[in-house]
Amino acid sequence: MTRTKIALFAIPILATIMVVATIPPVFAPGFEVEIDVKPGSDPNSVNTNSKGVLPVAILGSEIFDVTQIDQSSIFAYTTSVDFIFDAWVTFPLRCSVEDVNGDGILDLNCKFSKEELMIDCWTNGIIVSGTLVSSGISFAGSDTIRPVPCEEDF
Ligand SMILES: [Ca+2]
Ligand SMILES: [Ca+2]
Repeated sequence: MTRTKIALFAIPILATIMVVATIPPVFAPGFEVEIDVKPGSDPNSVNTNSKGVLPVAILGSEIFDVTQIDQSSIFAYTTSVDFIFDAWVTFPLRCSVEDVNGDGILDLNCKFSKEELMIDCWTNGIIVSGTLVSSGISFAGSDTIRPVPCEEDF
């Protein structure tokens, strides 16, 4: 079933959830962290026609040391305005520890395949989750995605 057919099927409930859908949902368990799609860029415009990588930084803080993240545990999935989630997750191609926002605290900058994330005109956000090496505690963060070029109001 194509995305178009799914969207048509979802139209009766779309009006109800459109308002809710503008809030980035966090459905993954664990504590919440801040992530930044395309660090240094806002809004997070993503060209749906081009392949390549999408950088997503997991931002460190005074209470969150990104070097404690088990990099093999990191995964992401995209969310859609029609609330139909892709059933599979995407693992990063690679991650590097760096300070992406210049606040003096290390962040973990991960590159995901845009193709694997299946970003289309219905995509409105991304959730990144993982666990910490020492404790096994999971974390998750969400950020918005603005797919382009797409109709503004569907
Ligand atoms: Ca950004
Ligand atoms: Ca930083």
